[in-house]
Amino acid sequence: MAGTTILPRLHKGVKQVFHVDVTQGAPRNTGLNFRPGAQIHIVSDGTAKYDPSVEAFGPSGCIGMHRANTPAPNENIGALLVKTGSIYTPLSGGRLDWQPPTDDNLELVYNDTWNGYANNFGSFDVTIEYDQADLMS
Ligand SMILES: [Ca+2]
Repeated sequence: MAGTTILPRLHKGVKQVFHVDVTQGAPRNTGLNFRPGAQIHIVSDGTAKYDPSVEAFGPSGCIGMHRANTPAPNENIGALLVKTGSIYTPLSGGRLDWQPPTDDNLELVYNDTWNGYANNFGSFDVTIEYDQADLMS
C-alpha cells in the first residue's frame, strides 16, 4: 500500500507524538528522560521554512548551510534536532535510531538563528517510540 511505512519492532511499543511549531524559539521539551544506552526510535514528518525567502525543507534542513548564531552551528540551518544536555543530534532524513548520550530531558530544537524564529513557517510532528522500562522517571 503506497505511503505505508512498517517500523521495525525494536521496542515494547510506547509511542508519543510531539508537535514542534518552528515559530517558537524555545526548545520543545518532551518531558522524557531516558537511561543512557536506551534504544529510542524517532520519526519526524513535516516541512518548515527558516526564512520567508527560502523553500520549505524537511527535518534535515538546508543541506550544507550552517550559521554561527544558531543553537547547533555545526548542523544545517532549518534542521530539526534532538537535544539532551548540551548535545544536539540531527534527525537526518527524518529518522533516527538513537541511544541518548545523557539522562537529561529530551528536547526538540529547530535550528534557526537565536532571534530569527518569528519569520518561520511550518511545523513537524515527531513520533518517539521507546520502551517504558527505559524511562528515568
Ligand atoms: Ca527565521
